[in-house]
Amino acid sequence: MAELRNIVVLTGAGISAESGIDTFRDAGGLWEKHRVEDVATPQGYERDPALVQRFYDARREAVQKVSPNPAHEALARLDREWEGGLLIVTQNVDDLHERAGASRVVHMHGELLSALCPICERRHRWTGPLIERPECPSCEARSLRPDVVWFGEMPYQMDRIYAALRRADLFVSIGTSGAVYPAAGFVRDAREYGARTLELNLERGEGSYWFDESQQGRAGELVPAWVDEVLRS
Ligand code: BV8
Repeated sequence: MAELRNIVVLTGAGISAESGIDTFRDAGGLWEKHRVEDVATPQGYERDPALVQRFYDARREAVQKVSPNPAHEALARLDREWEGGLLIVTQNVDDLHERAGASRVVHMHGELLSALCPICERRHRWTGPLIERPECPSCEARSLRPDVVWFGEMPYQMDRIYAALRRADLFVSIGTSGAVYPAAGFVRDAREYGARTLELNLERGEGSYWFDESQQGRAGELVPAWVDEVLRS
C-alpha cells in the first residue's frame, strides 16, 4: 500500500449490526408492517407524523442501550493513529462511531440523537421522545422533527464528501448494500478520481462489481484486520 495518504471510509447499517442494531434489510417492512421507504419520507411524515415520530423515538431509545463493536473501535484507532487524510462518511444515524472515539465523522443521513426545528432551523441534541411535540429550546415552536435525511431530501455535507473523494487514494465501503444514492455512487466517483476501492461486507451486493477488491465477512473481523494492515504499511 505504497503512497497511501488520503482515505475515505463509507459505512452503512452492517457496521452496527454486531452492536445489535437491525440493518434495513433485516428491519425492512418488519417495522409495524411499513417499508422504511414509506416511513422515512417527508410524505410519510406529512401523512402520519405520530407514526413516524414513534418509529424514530423507538430507534433513538434503542441506540442508547447498545455499544460500539470492534469494527467501530478499529476505525476510531485508525482516526487516532493515521497521519494522512481520513474521512469516515456514515449513512448511519447512530452515534457508535463517535462513542468508539472517532472524530473525523460525517453523518450524511443525519443523526437520531439530534432534533431539527423546521421553524428556526436550529438543531438540538435530543435523547428523549418527540411524540409529545416538545417546544424547540430556541424558538419554542412545537414542530421538532428527527434530524435525519429522508428519501427525497438532500443528504448533509455533500460538498465536504465530494472534496474528500477527489483527494482520496483509497475508498473503503463497510457494511452497506449500496442500495441508496448518492452514497451508492461514491465508489464510482472515487474510481473516476483515481482511488483504489475496497469493499468489506457480509455478502457481495450489486455494487461489489465496482470495487477493485471485495472481502466478505463480518465487520467485527474484517475491519480490525484491515486497520492493522493500513497502520503497518
Ligand atoms: C437524494 C436516514 C437528491 C433515515 C436514510 C426514486 C424515487 C425517489 C428517490 C429516488 C429514486 N431513485 C433514487 C432515488 C434517490 C433515493 C434513493 O437512493 N432511493 C433508493 C431506495 C433507490 N435517495 C434519496 O432520496 C437521497 N436523497 O437523492 O437527494 C440528491 C442526489 C445527489 C446528490 C445530492 C442530493 C436520500 C437518501 C437518504 C435516506 N435516508 N437513512 C433513517 O435512517 O431512518 S437511508 C437508510 O437506508 C440508511 O441511511 C442507508 O443509507 C440505507 C440502508 O442502506 P445500508 O446502510 O446499506 O443498510 P442495508 O440494510 O441496506 O445493508 C446492510 C448491509 O450490511 C448488507 O449488505 C449486509 O449484507 C451487510 N451486513 C449485515 N451484517 C453485517 C454486514 N456487513 C458486515 N458485517 C456485518 N455483521
